[in-house]
Amino acid sequence: MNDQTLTPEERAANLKGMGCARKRVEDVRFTQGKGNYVDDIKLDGMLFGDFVRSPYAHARVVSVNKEAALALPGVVAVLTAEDLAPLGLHWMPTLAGDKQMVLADGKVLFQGQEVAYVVAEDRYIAADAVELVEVEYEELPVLTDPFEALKSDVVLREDLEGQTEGAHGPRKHHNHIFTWEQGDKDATEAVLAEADVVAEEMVYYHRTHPCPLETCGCVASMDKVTGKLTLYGTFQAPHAIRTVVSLISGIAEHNIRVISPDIGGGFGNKVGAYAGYVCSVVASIVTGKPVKWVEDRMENLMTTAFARDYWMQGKIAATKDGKITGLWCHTTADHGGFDACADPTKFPAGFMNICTGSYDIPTAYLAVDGVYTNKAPGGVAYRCSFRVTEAAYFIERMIEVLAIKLNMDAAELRRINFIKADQFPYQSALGWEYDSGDYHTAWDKALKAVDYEGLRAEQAQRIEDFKAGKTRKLLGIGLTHFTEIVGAGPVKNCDILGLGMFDSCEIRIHPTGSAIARLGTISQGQGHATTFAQIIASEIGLPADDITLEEGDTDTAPYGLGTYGSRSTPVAGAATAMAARKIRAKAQMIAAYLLEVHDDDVEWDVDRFAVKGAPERFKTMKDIAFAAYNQAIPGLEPGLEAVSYYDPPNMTYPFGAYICVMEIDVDTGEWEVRQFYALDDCGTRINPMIIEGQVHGGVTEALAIAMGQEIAYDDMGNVKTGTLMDFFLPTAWETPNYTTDHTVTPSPHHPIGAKGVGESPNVGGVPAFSNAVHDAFKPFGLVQSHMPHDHWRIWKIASGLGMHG
Ligand code: MCN
Ligand code: CUM
Repeated sequence: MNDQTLTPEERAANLKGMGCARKRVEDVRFTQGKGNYVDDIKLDGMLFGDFVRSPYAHARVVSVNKEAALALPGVVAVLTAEDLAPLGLHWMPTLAGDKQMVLADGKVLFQGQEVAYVVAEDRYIAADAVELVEVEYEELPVLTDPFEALKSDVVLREDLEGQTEGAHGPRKHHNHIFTWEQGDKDATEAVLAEADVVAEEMVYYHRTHPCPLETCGCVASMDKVTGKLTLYGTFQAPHAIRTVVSLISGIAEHNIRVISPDIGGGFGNKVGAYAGYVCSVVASIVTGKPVKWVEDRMENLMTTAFARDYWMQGKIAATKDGKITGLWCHTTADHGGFDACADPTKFPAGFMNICTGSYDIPTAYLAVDGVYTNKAPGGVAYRCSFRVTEAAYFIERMIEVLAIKLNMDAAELRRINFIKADQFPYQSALGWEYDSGDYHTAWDKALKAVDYEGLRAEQAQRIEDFKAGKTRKLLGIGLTHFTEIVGAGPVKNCDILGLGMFDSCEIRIHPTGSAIARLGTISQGQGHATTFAQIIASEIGLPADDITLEEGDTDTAPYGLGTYGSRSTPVAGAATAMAARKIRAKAQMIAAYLLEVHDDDVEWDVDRFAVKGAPERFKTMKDIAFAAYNQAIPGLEPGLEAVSYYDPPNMTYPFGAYICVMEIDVDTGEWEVRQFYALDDCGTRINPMIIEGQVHGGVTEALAIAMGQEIAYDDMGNVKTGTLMDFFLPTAWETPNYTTDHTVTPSPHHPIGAKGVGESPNVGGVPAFSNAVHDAFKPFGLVQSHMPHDHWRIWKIASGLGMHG
């Protein structure tokens, strides 16, 4: 049965374990149209829901007349806040400790806000009925600027009027949500006062949106006979949804089954709870029939979790020769009409306090003020790692601004300020313990790979040529070295609404030596079924191809907090290794029994236990699995399975060095990415091909954000970019080639040394693209300009610098 002629290396290769560029097992299904998304779910007698939404950004709802809609044949119900109020469901808790209207309760606070929910026999009747609901509005003054909001007499949240205490401490104004402070204010101000050089800048990271291919949706199905509610939906955290639904509705948790089927991209858009979920559940309970709700594209862009919208005022201090001595940041965070940021409870601005980045900055201070405006709620989405995107953009711009002030090469400025390899674990001034890193090695490798010196020489020549009228194109070299913080998190620091952020894996080995593993996370395209099987394959020596991986069904999967913040590998991946090790420990006892030696006299060898000193005497994992079930072994229970709940001791700190080389036409504002180099260090690499895919996808999203994508509002609070005609979504046409590279600095506390990677390319990509634009214009006097750098804005930069003659 066992081929003894294979070398250990060959046996290891057959497992397709860690390090193998194993092809994605999911793709057999996806590429043949056999995926099963929420909108593919069709249940007997299913009804369809659709929302009446506010055209105004701020208005009083004077009246809602349902009569004409109810008269339309096929319309089953029209729900308003009045109908939900007796159930206490007209408002719902947000993940940030605020509350949000499910359906407009007297007023609306953003364009597209849910006003009434129509239930009908088909999707088209529902849409027609939405048009027939007559809503009378009385317009109110609109606040879209957070700085104005903090000065205005206009009260946005009348429900909170007079409340001086919010979920995160005191509120300074009726449109203020919280102030969050980290670091040492006095010490930082003292450093700034005495510094040789201080660079100061306002860095704005505009509002954007993850825009996943599949929009948000759900199917709620209440079985009145069994009393069981099944809720299918685009959920990035199915167990958390189950607990929250139970707490809000009063339905016992064992009577709720939440299923996340295939998800067509999540990107943080599908972490929070939406009015559509609540209304669909209520409608199903009321009608006794399944109710489906799926957003259209405009609804998704205009009303669900947006990203960023951070105004970051920064000051960075340094000595004359470029050693950074202090960093100060004040952020004004526009949260929209409700605070629905999906951050761990103790971190109202997420992990923004990683904004000292890759640098050894001894003194720092960060304050964030959250503000209500007449915009959609959300704020933590889009490969953000809980605001690490904002933090990385901020520090990587501040470094560039400081380099200008010091008249110093920005690559060199970074190098002399990097945390050194021997300083890890490193305690940052803003409260984190970086687990591991080797930034100098990564940086040198990156600069060498792109021939940095050569590029600078070419750029110098280009500037000459431009000034001599020989070319109208500039060359920009965009540098970034980012440090991420992912894998929330230690339960002692990280919870969402009181739910601790551990994660889990359960593995069952079948008698013939194949297996099923279930996790508390849920893939939305990241390829978990491929990669987590690889961890198990390496840990217990069964081929990855013989391991089924299942996620997303709360009736079968162990409890976990889901997939976001690149936490699956750091947390559930660790649980997977730990569960596998429990299985291996039992397998060792079984092998020793079968080989008639003491437990200590067998040793692990790729896919088997062999007698020490006698490798020809062994039992493979397959042999052991069969014996575990079918042979009476004194002192051991039958079976071979294990579960692990893993509470990580720390987060993981992946990092990377990204370099973008961009050509820019000053007359048209058009840009072309000539080269993009991305070096990532995510510790031990499970599947290099999946990592490369994550980087390609994330850098493409970074390109979108930096170079054109935006959720823009006019002064009346109308969303100007609510369709894909206006919202920039790069296609293969705009997407450049990427060169990926890596170094490997394992996480010292993770069982297999892996760090997360899913969000790194966005965290590093955006500053690399933006810095390239800035770098191109730097010799002509540009210090800072706001993203997105679309053709029009680039043209305006050139124009503002007097480059159009
Ligand atoms: N991986 C690996 N080796 C490592 C680290 C990760 O092989 N050292 C693999 C993992 O096993 C996994 C993938 O890379 O298959 C991503 O792992 P990880 O970094 O742990 O991130 P998560 O699985 O937790 O995914 C979440 C992350 C987030 S928060 C966003 S947002 C985002 C992202 O993933 N959304 C995505 N990438 C996405 N990719 C797709 N296709 N779709 C999304 O919605
Ligand atoms: Cu911040 S987007 Mo991801 O964490 O799902």
